[in-house]
Amino acid sequence: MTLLSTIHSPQDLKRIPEDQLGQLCTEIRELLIDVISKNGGHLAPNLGVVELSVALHRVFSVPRDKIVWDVGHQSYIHKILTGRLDQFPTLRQYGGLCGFPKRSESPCDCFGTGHSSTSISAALGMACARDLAGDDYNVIAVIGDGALTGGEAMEGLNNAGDLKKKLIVILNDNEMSISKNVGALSSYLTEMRTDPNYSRVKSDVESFLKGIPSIGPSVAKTVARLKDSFKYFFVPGMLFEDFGFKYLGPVDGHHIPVLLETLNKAKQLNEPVLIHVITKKGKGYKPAEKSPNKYHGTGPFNIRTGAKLAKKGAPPSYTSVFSKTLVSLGDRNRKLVAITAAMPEGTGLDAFGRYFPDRFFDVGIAEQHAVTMGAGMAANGYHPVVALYSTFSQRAFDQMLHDVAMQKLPFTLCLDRAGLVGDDGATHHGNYDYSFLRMMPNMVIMAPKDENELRHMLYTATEYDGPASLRYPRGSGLGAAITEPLHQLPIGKCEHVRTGQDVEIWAVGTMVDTAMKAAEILEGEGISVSVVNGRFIKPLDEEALLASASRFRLLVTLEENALFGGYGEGVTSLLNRHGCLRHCDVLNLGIPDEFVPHGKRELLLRDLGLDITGVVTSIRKACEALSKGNEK
Ligand SMILES: Cc1ncc(C[n+]2csc(CCOP(=O)(O)OP(=O)(O)O)c2C)c(N)n1
Repeated sequence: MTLLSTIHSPQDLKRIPEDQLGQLCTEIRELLIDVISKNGGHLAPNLGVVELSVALHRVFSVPRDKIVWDVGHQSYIHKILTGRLDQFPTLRQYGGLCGFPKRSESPCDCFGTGHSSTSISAALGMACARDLAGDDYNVIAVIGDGALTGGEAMEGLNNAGDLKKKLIVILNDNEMSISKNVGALSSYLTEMRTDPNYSRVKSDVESFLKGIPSIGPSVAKTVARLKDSFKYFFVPGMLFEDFGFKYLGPVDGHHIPVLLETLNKAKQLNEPVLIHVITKKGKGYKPAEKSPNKYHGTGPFNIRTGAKLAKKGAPPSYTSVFSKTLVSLGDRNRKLVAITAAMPEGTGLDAFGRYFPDRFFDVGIAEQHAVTMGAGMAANGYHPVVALYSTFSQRAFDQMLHDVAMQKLPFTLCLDRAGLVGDDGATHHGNYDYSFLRMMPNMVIMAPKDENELRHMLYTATEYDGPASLRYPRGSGLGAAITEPLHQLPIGKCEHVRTGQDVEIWAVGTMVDTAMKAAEILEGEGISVSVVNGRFIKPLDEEALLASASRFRLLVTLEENALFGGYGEGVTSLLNRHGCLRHCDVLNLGIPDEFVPHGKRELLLRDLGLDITGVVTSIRKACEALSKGNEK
C-alpha cells in the first residue's frame, strides 16, 4: 500500500509521520506524471509545488482555512490531497475533474481561478469577510512570480498592505512564467534568490539595528536614517516590507521541514505576511526540469522519452500560419511592432522576436498594459500587432475601447484560441470576443474560415488605418493551401461559398466549414442550402444581407461565440432595422447563455448542438416549422 492511497482527506495527511512526507512527495510526482502523460495538463507547474502543497495542507486545514491558487494551474496536488485522489485519472476529461480550482467541484476549492493575478485580491476579500463576521480562519494566496507581473496582483498587494489584515501571500518563485519571466520585478527577485548571504544578513542587520539604544532625538533620527539606507542594501524583501507585508524568506520550496517551520511562523503572525518560496519548475522529471516551458501545459507524452504524442501529418496550426505570415509582413513593413503578454510561444510571436528583436515586446502577464502600450506606439507612427488568447483579452476591454477604438488608432488585435478550447474549460474558452468588440465604435472584426484566409486578414488588418481584430481557433488548420500571394480583403464584404435555393447559412470563422458540411447533408435530404462566409463580424455586409433576406424565407447565422452580443444578434438587428423580419425568419445558432465546461471540443460542440449533426437538425426543424406555417 502506498502512503498516498491512505489519503482521502486533508486530515489523513496530518497523520503521516513527518519523516515520511518525502516519500509521499515522490508518490505524488509519479501520479502527476502518469496522469498528465495520458490526459495532458500543467505538468511543470505542479511538479514544482509538490512539497509546498503538502506543507500547506499539513499546517492549514481546508475547507475552514482558505487557499487561493493563482491561475490555479498548479492546484492538482491540492485536488489529490483534498479527497479527489480517486477521480484524479479523470483530470481535464469530459465530465471529470477540472484542471483548475472550481467551487462547484469541492468545498476545498474556495475560489475559482484560471486567469492570472487574482489571488491576492480574492484572498484579501476573504480576510475582510472573515473579520467582518468575527471569525478567525487563515487565508492564503499562492501566487507565482509570473502572475505577480499582472497589474491586479499589484493592486491587491497595495491594498492589503494598507488594510493590515491577517493574510499570507506565498510567492512561488521559479523564475518562469510560461517562458522565462520578464520585467524589473523579476530581476529584483533574481537578486534576492541568487545572493546566499541574504537570509543571514537580514537577521544580522535586524538584530544590529535593534541593539542600538535610542538615546536622544538626534541619535534616533540618525538611526532611523541609517536603518533605511541599511535596509535597502541588505534586507531582502524590502519592497514587500514597504508594501506593508512582513517578509519571510527566501526559503527552499523543496525542503519540507523549512516550509513547515516558516508556514507555522506565518500562521502565528497577525498581519499581512509574504513568504518567498524558491522552487524548481518541473522538479523530479528530467525533461520538464530541462524545458519547463515545453511542459508548462502539455498534451499527452511518452514518459520514458518525454516526446509529445502529436497527431502525425496534421495540417499546420493557425498559430504557426499566423506566426510565419507576421514575420513576412514584418520584413516588408518596418513600422510593424509585435507585443505579447507573456505568451511568445503560445501566440507564435516568438518567431517575430527572433527576426526583429527591436520591434518585439514581451510585457509579462499584462494584457491591459500590452494594449495601451501598443496604442502609444500607434499614436506615434507604428502599427502594433498585439496577439493575445481570446480569453485573456477580456482583461483589456477598456484599453481596447478607451485607448484604441475611441482614438481610431491603427492597431491589429490577434485573438488566438478563440471559441471552445476544450480541456482547459470554462475559464479558457474564447467565447466572448465578438460580443465585447462588436459594441466598440470604429472596430473592424474578422474571423477567417481557414488558415489561408487568416493570412489575408492579417495583411488586411495591418494595412488598415484603424483598429481591427481577427480571431482564430486553437489547433490545426483545415489543410488549406497557403501559397496564394497575400492580398487585402475588401472591408465589410462577405464571400458566397455555396449556392442553394431554400435556406442560406451566414457563418463566420470555424463555423464556415461546419456550414458547408451541414449543407451537403441537408442537400441529400432535399433541402437546398446556400452558404455565405460572413468574413466580417463588423462591419456587416449590409447590401448582401438585405439581398439575401429578400431571396430567402430563412437565414441561419452560425458562430462559435456567445449568442448574446454575437454575430447573429448583429445580423438580426440589422435585418430588423430594415423591416426584413416581416418576410424572412432568422435562426441564430451559437453558444447559449451558459458557461461551457471542459472536455474535448467535439463533445462540447455536440452538447451545444453546434457540431454538423446539431446544425443539420436545427436547420431541418426550422425548415419543417416554416413549411408547416406555409400550409396553414
Ligand atoms: C490573464 C492571464 N494571462 C495569461 C495567462 C496564461 N498563463 C497561465 S500560467 C502563466 C504563467 C504563470 O507563471 P507563474 O505565475 O510564475 O506560475 P508558474 O507556472 O511558473 O508556476 C500564464 C502566462 C493566464 N492564465 N491569465
